Amino acid sequence: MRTMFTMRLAAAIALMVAALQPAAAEDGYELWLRYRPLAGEAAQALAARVGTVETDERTDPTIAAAVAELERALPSMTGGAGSGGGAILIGTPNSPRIAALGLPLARVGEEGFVLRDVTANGRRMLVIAGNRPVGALYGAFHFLRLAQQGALPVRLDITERPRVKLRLLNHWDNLDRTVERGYSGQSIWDWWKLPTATDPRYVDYARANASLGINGAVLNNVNAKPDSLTPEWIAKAAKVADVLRPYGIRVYLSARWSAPVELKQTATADPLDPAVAAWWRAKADEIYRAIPDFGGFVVKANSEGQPGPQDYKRTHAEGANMLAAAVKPHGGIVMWRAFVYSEVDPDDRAKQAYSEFKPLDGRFADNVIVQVKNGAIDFQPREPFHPLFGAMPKTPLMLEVQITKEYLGFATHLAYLAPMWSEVLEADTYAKGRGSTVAKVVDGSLEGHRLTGMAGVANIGSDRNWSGSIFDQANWYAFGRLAWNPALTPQAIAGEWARQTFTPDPAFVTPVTAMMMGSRQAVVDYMTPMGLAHLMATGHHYGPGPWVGDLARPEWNPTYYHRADKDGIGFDRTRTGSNAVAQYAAPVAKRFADKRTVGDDFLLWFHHVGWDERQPSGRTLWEELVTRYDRGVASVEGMQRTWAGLAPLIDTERAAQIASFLVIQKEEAIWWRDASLAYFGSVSGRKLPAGVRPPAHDLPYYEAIRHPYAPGHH
Ligand code: GCV
Repeated sequence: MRTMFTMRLAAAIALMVAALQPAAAEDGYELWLRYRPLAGEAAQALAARVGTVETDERTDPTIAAAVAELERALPSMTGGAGSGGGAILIGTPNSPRIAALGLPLARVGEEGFVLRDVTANGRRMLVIAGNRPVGALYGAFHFLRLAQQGALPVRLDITERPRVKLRLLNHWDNLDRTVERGYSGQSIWDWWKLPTATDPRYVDYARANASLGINGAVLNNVNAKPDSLTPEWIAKAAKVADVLRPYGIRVYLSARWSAPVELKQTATADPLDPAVAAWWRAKADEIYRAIPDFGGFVVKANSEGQPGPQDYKRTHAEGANMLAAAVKPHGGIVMWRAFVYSEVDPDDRAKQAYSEFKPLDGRFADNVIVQVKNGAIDFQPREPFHPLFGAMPKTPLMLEVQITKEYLGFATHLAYLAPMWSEVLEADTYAKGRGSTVAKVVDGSLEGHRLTGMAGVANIGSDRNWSGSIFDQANWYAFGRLAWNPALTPQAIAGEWARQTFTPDPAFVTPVTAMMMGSRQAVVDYMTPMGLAHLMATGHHYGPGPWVGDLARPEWNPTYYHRADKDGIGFDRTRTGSNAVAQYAAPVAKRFADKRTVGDDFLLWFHHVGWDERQPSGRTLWEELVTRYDRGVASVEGMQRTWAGLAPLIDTERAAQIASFLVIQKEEAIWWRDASLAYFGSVSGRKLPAGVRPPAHDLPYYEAIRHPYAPGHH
């Protein structure tokens, strides 16, 4: 079937509709898919190129979604100036017109695309093609990404394919619609009304994800309930899967290890018990009947109180393989998390995942991928790369990052996380000599693994702006772009996002990008400078709590991590301490083990350093820490100044919300700085250097602060 779409008429209708909208339409709901009219040359370039959107495959739901997106976007962006002279042809080689073009589709795999200006039968056309419909959909979104930025080249000739196979969001969403570590309202999944009623947001969620190439969603919290595997809940998940499917997004579920026991269907959850394996096989069959393209399970086992195979003296591999066998006939996979640490293991928490998982290398079934957090503790503002990367060559490892900002100021602090993720992706594990980056482990190229993946803990909720703040949308965006291509630079991604989300005006984009690029370091400076970690208040992790040392499990206490005493501060992870450095390849271990080469980003992560030890700056460690805390606060003040200059260039609604959140961030940066200096000053007995502003209150004041209703803690 061929769609002939008259751009002028559609544009006129779009403008009429727009005129009826209230002025305050910029509440962030449209994310980076705003498709506002382009200005000047960019508008002319687009108008000259597009006229009709044509396809021979409109009956395919994914192609139909791509066509709908183009038809939504183009009239709006050209402001009705489409000449009608050009045409877009979209589809796969199933279309004879596309098959005849001799496009380099062999290069783009199952999900990639070709975008090319061609002349066929005397007509100029832009062709958007993939081997499968989803590739064409991604190509359409890529074209729109360039167009929205005013960045279309004179002649388009682009081929792209994703470097990572599984590009997933992990929703930590509970069945009661609360969200663990979620700061943007309730769960997007309105479980109570499903499966009968769905929400139009699900489609917009799918569009946004498809625009980035995100191809999977784990719908429920890794701290899972057995109920999510009952027929009632499978039906709800199936309905969501139906909505997401046209956008190339597969649904996955978190599985609770002990579900068959808790649902009273088996006597044990021992993975080697045939009745248990049979239950999971039948359960998988049942799920696949409802969701034929179900992706598989993610499992948090024997971690933070969750049940697992070790309860039956079986290994993680034995557990993972039993589940993997259940989904294997259907092409499913198991993502087994390596986020483990035990209250009865006295060893350094940072070492425990490696100690448990490395010996299991080569013991996992071929449809299991082990999911490893970026660092060995827990999504801190800065951690060195996880030592498991490069250490399990026979096992596919996927990278898990946290998009939601549990440890970086929730939704109100502006912290652009792509620099953090790229720092890890670019880190050199030296597993096979220089150049063995984490990115090469994750994309499979280091060891030739074909099952590869990146998972991001979603920051999406029921808030109108999806992510709790406008700038947190950038983290969703950046995760998707990096999962597609881990080599993209954070700077380039920030620029793309800002142009589409706000305006392509360089007077806005250049400073806002610089502001974003410095924002994560600002948080590091005012929360956990120089390699400190896990100093957040108890439970909800909101605000400072470096003095906390009385919690039941030793490694839940900030004092466990900073080890400050009257002589110094920092966790000795060298040979004289926990020797965690030995878990890294020799060149990395050597660099981390030496105070002179470790670098100040990780100094206190790996070393206990005397308060008066001179740093390369010439300052003592104590003075250096004070400098960092002050620098963090100053950076936030700098962001406020930048924003005051930029706000007039965008809509008032979003500008005002961002400004108000920066006020919160500044107050809290000062709170972090003052509380930390009050505490570390009291432990060290060191005075603040002359001219440094003393904390506004004494230590007991900060220690007494409580936040029983902080969001996201369940
Ligand atoms: C889902 C951290 C968080 C927990 C989370 C856990 C995990 O510990 O604080 O809320 O639980 O990570 O990743 O499993």
